[in-house]
Order: sequence, then C-alpha cells, then structure tokens
Amino acid sequence: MSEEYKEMWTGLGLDLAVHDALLEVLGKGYRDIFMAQKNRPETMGYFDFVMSEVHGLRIKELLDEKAAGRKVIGSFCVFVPEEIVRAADATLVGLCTGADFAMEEVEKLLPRNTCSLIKSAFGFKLGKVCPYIESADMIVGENTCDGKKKSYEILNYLISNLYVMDLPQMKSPEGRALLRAEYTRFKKAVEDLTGVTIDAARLKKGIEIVNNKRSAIHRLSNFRKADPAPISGLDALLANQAFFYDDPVRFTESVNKICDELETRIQKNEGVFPKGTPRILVSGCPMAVPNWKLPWIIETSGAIIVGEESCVGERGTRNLTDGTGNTEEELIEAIVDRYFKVDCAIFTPNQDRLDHIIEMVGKYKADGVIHYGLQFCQPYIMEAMCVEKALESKKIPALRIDTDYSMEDVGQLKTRVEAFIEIL
Ligand code: BJ8
Repeated sequence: MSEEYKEMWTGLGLDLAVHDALLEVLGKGYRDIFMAQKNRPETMGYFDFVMSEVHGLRIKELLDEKAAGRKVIGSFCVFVPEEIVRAADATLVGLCTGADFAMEEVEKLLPRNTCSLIKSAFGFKLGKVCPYIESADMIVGENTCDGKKKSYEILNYLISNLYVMDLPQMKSPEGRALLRAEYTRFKKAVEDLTGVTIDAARLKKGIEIVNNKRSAIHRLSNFRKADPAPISGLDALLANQAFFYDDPVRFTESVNKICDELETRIQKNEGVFPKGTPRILVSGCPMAVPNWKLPWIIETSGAIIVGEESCVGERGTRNLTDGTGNTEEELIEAIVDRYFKVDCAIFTPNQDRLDHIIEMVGKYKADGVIHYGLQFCQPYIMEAMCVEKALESKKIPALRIDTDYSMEDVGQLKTRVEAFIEIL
C-alpha cells in the first residue's frame, strides 16, 4: 500500500495493523471468488479495479470532495433518498455491513441474537477499520426493523453525527404521509449540513443522476434473461454492491460499457455457464460487501443466479423517480412515490414483495428460488413462510437458507444447495 494511503487512513483514525489484515483477507477472498470465475466479461475489470481501490482511491476522492467543501453522508438503508443528497452536491455512500469484525467488542454492546448485518456495522466502527464511517459528515440510521431501530440508540454513543429517520410500517395513506414528512425533515437536515438550499432545479439534477445509475443497472439485469446468461450472478451482485459507494456518474458509464459487451456476448450466444444451466433467483436479506458466501456456493454448485430480489439488487434499484415535475413540491412527491414502493419486509402486510418475487421468476426465467435469511432477522425469516406459500401455489421450487457471515456452515449449505439444484 502506498504511503499516501497509509497517511490518509491514519488521519481518519483507522487501526492500521488491523486494517492491513482486513484488506489482506478481503483481497484474498476477492481473488478466490471473483478472479477464479471463467468466461467473465472483460469489462468487469472495472469492478476489479473499484474493489482493489475501495479503501484507497475512492476514499481519497471523498476526502478531496470534502476539502472542496462538499459533504459525505453514510447510510445503511435504501430508504435514504440519494436524490436529495445529490441535490445538495453531497455524496451518499452505503456503509458496508457484510462481514464479522471485532465480534467480542460488538457482543459487549449488542445481544448475541442480533443479525450479522447490524453486528457488522458496529464491528467496523469498533474495530476502527472503515474509512467510509470515518469520512462521513452525517450517518443516517432509519427506523426499519426493531434490531436496527434500537441499535441506533447504542450507535449514538459511538458516533457524534447520527441522524435517525423514521419510516412507516404500513402502505397506508398515513404511512405515505409519514414518509413525506420524514423526507421533508431530511431535506432540511441536508440543507443545514451542506449550506445548500435545495430548489427544484437541483432536485431535477439529483433525480437525473440517480435515475441514470438505476437505468444502467436495469439494462444489465435485462441481459440476464438470456440463456446462456452473459454475466454471472456474482459479478452482477458486485455491480449492485458498487452501486452504493462508487461515483454515480462513473458507475453509470462503466455499467453501460459492461452492457455493451453483454449485448455482443448475447449476439454470439456466449455465456458464463453453458446454455441450460439451472437458473436461480435469490430473494431475501441484502448482501452487502463483502458478503459473497451464498452466491459463491450457488455458482460453484452447478447453477447460475439470474436475479436478486434484494435491496442490494432489484428491490433497491427498481422504479425510477419521475423527474418531469417543475416545482419542488412536485419533485419531492415524486421521490416519495418512488420510495414508497420499496417492499422491504418491515412492511405489513407485504403482498407487493410476494408478487414481485413471482414476477421476477417469470421475467428472468428462474427454475427455482433460494430464500436467503440472516439468522435473527425477524422480518425476512418470518416473511419467508409467506414467500414459500406464494411460490408453492405457483409450483415454483424453493429452498430456504438461514445463515450468518461465518464460514462454519459452508459445507452443510453446499450439500443442501447441490441437492436443490439436482431437483430443478
Ligand atoms: S429497505 S431490507 S436495506 S431495512 S437483516 S438489519 S431487516 S434484522 S437490512 Fe434493510 Fe432498508 Fe429493509 Fe432494505 Fe433488520 Fe433483518 Fe438485520 Fe436487515
């Protein structure tokens, strides 16, 4: 690692020795999982570069933006509207919550039976290894599941810049009104933080940037309908993960370049795996960087993942925000409309998600669904039963996997996944 980066990390208060060890493990994991894949699109090299610089160049860029007077906002949830952040010339970054870290310290603060995602957020903070948390001028928590909601009360002791957004639990007019009120309050908080007054023109620009990023991902997803699929589920997941922290304009350009290559591959009938490989839709909890365990198991067991019904996937990116309004009021309403459609399992009832899963199975021609629940995640694990019933009614094979971030159950999961793929 260059001296410049070391200086940067020290300046952010990271624990260099532990951070070096983390990068070492991450690098090895990445090489073993991603670089070992065969028949990858060449343009995926961009994301290899992004990953190799995830704590380097990207952090330097954020610090340069801060030096130029712009603000960085960190988030744990797809309900935080990036359009509003962009409208204030600020940058929104997703805070990775995809690996266990400093677990002993974490379990002094959180109950053991907390999901890995929440524990991970705390582990990265307590272990002093996340340059994104340390670069953020504001960190947004949201009242989604009980675990997250209550953990922010504890996180508040560890960081000084936490902002908590309330969120509805029902798709009712009252629920929508709450979301509207919270986005208005958030807009004001972003204005106060940045010193920028967000007007209609700025909102329009913010909506355009974020829509372009989503459209590029929609284009990529669309190519996954082909058989043979021109891109692996692992690589598509990587693009969905980078969606949260890469520069949005550069991300859009790079994904579109990948799409150009995928288009050519489809014309030549070139796939990552042979035509007829069993096709899987993964549905459930979000998979944040560097949580690649289950996709890696699936794609080394003779199947290909053709879609993710997940916040790091189609639940998070589907639906564009209508940017045709001309007033601030119209544009904020459009933002609320777009986010109110996100069908997270914190909503009850949540028929929209069940319908969306069935729709995705048809759209991506999936042969079966693997439902992925993080242990102790009540919303998704409880909703898994409704998902199973909905799939059963359509005679769509389903497998339920409840797991965490440890590697202890890899052998057992592989056996179950292989048996499931066998019956497809
Ligand atoms: S909109 S899915 S990103 S809340 S896994 S912490 S639900 S106990 S992450 Fe999420 Fe926003 Fe919903 Fe999406 Fe709780 Fe479950 Fe843990 Fe979870």
